Amino acid sequence: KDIDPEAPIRMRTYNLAETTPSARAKLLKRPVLNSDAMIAKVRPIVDAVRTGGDAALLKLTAQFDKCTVLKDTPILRAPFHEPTGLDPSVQAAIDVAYNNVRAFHAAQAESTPLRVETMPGVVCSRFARPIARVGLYVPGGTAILPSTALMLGVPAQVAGCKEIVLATPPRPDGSISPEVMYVARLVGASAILRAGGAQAVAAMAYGTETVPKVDKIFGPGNQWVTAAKMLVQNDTDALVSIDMPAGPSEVLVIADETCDPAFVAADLLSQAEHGVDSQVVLVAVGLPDSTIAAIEEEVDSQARALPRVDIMRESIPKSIIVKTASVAEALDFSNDYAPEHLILHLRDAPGAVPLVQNAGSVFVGPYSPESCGDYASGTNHTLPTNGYARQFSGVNTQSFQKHITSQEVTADGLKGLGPVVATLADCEGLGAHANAVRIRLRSMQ
Ligand code: HSO
Ligand code: ZN
Repeated sequence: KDIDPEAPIRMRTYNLAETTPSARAKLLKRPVLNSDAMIAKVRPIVDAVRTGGDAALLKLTAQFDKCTVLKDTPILRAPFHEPTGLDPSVQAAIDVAYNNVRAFHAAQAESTPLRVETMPGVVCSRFARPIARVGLYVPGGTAILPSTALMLGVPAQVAGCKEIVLATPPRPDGSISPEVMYVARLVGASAILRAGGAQAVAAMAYGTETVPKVDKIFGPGNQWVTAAKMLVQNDTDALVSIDMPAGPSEVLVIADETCDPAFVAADLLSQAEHGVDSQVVLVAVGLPDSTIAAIEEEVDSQARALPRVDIMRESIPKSIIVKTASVAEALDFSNDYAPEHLILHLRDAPGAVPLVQNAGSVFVGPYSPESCGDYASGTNHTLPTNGYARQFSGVNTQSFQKHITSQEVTADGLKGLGPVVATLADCEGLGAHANAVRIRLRSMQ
């Protein structure tokens, strides 16, 4: 595509007051992901690994990742070698991030069972257990993403998962980045799968001669990875679940006249640099045109000075500014959009939080950039996109656990509860159910 480097890097502006309901609905839309077409493309890859095991996996790794040096198995088992060439300042930063993410996620782990006596002698309880085997997909390629390894590995660790397989595409020499290796050791991963894409997902879903089969697969990834996750979760042979449907990353920023235009622009760009399909929305609350112009000016000038400007030249023109009259109206729009990230640049940002109904994670006030949550404040950065914040939570410690319920009924308890159960069983015509109660009640007479 021809992109004029001289052309201003600009968003498109809409005034909500002048927007028809159908135009508003369009503003809330994300680009359509053609998942059927992607699933058709990944199916042969998934099938190849399911039937061909390690040999097929290694062949695909040679083909897609240009890595031909792995022999026999792409699996590394713990204990892993000490990473070499890790920058000490990066190591120290990972340590701080690890501690914060761990503190926040350890607090989410449920240690005491829930216990309710619903009737005298009828005790119901619920307790959490770790999902035994989990697969964490950490994207590779040109970018190294130790932060994703951290965001998936820490909750797996604090939840107590036994087998933690960290999958990441290898470099052509078969190695993985020292940063990801360092995090794998910190979070206590049990295996590293040196494979990427749909083939890595398939290997973890079905298992191979050497790759452990897992119970749940987590993590972001490109369209191939996402389609493969959707495919395997629908295969009852795989018996595997996934964290959530994933789409391009998004941010929605709400700003009023107290905002710092440079901060707002910086937040928009930090999302826009993720990819050409990143979704960036600014909701302006009663902002004078001069402030909007100042933000646009900052977007353009900051973008030009940033290393990934070429990505922003594509993502920013697809992004929108929506003018609204009040904080309530802005939050209404935001709740309908259900953004992955919501940043509040408002006079009373904490006061707006109770109005948030749909969002993956909220960044409150001028000194809470999304970057903090992306890396190190403690919250998770694996969040619902594409409007799924309406019904999905971001990855958290409970994503790595399941809940088991139990009941313990005493003889006296059954005297009270039994007749209720028998009546309902009779009503459904299920005599054996009623009998299982009555046989006991009779024995107590
Ligand atoms: N904003 C991304 C996460 C990330 N940012 C990783 C930097 N590294 C999706 O939530
Ligand atoms: Zn980010």
